[in-house]
Amino acid sequence: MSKSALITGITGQDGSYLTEFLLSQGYEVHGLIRRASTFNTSRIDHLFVDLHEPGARLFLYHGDLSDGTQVSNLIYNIKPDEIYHLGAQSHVRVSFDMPEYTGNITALGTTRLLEAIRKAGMKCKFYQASSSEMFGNTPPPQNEDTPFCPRSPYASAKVYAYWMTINYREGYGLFACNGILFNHESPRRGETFVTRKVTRAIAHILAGKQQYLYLGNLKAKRDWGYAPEYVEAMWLMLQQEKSDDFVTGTGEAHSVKEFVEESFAYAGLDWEKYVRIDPRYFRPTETEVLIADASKVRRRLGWEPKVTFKELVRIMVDADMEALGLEPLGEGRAALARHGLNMLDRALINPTGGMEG
Ligand code: NAP
Ligand code: G4F
Repeated sequence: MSKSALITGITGQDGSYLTEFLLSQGYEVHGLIRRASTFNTSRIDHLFVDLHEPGARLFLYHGDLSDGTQVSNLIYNIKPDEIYHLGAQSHVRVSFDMPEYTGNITALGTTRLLEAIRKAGMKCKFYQASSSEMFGNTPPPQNEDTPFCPRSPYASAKVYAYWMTINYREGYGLFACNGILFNHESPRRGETFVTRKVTRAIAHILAGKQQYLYLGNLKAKRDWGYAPEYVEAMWLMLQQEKSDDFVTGTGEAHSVKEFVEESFAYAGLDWEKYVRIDPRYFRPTETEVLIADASKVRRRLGWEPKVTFKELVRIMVDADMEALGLEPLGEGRAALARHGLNMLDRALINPTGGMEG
């Protein structure tokens, strides 16, 4: 019998890579999608097989994390072996504009799922997408024992969800894991997160469609990894005998400025001619430095990232160039081939639309 998984946030960056990975492992995959007046499944469209075809293993359902009844019905009807809870209002800057909504979705959404599992009396394993943002200003390196010091409504909501996951593990014996993941990026990263905003702008500048790139705080440092590798860590966490919490990251940090310099230099551009600072993108409170101490996940799950910072930059710049019909510089593709990873997924990324963020 093949295993089944339910993914919330299946249309997001991680949800799409996780779906690919689980299908490749023979899983039947069920995903929660939001009803929208425009198509919002571009990251998973390439995986969809008509339900009338034999062998269809991906099933999508409308729902929303604010709707506990629907979430509960889905879990009861599907009875998945594993639930990967990735759905969230995941943008830190936006969480300052929408603190109440962020709490409802990012914090209470987790409680709704945990309650649904508990009430159904099911044995399914649960993954909570916890975040390095929860560490806030606690000095690096950060590991599973580092105290949290959340610096945004988003981070505060994730801390609540983290503790609810542990509470249901300890109180009701649920197999429930927190993956405390540090930033991970890819060509499918949302267009308003800083890495993608930069690489997408470079392609637009090269294509003559954009003159300047407006950014906020260039000093913040992040531990940036390559997203497809991180979804495998999520899966590994749920394959263990006992549930536990794991920090996942590369152990190396770079400033936003370094990301900008590296990306523009790769494209042969002088970043100082194009980048301007707009205080609109500053946050009321900032998380300054995040660096993972990922020794536990390495030791216990054997997980180790392969893609380096420079390779990540090249993969993302190349992909955004391809998306605009420009000839990619090629080092991104070479890096993926070197690591035996998939080629760039140019069809899946949105070259034009989207607000700045
Ligand atoms: P993402 O691309 O922003 O995807 C978020 C997903 O959540 C999307 O599928 C989105 O649906 C869905 N969603 C948002 N609000 C919803 C609602 N009210 N009801 C149902 N679904 C809703 O995020 P990601 O980068 O893949 O990250 C996945 C998870 O890991 C998130 O929980 C994020 O907070 C967490 N995380 C991410 C990172 C990272 O570096 N990427 C690091 C640590 C933790 P739409 O497509 O309809 O918007
Ligand atoms: O790309 P970011 O928006 O990601 P951030 O805030 O680190 O959050 C991401 O990673 C978390 C894990 O630590 C996830 F939990 C979360 O869901 C999300 O995926 O910003 C990175 C840094 C920040 O310091 C920000 O102030 O870049 C700085 N930055 C500078 N200019 C900017 C900009 N960020 C954005 N989004 N846009 C700018 O123009």
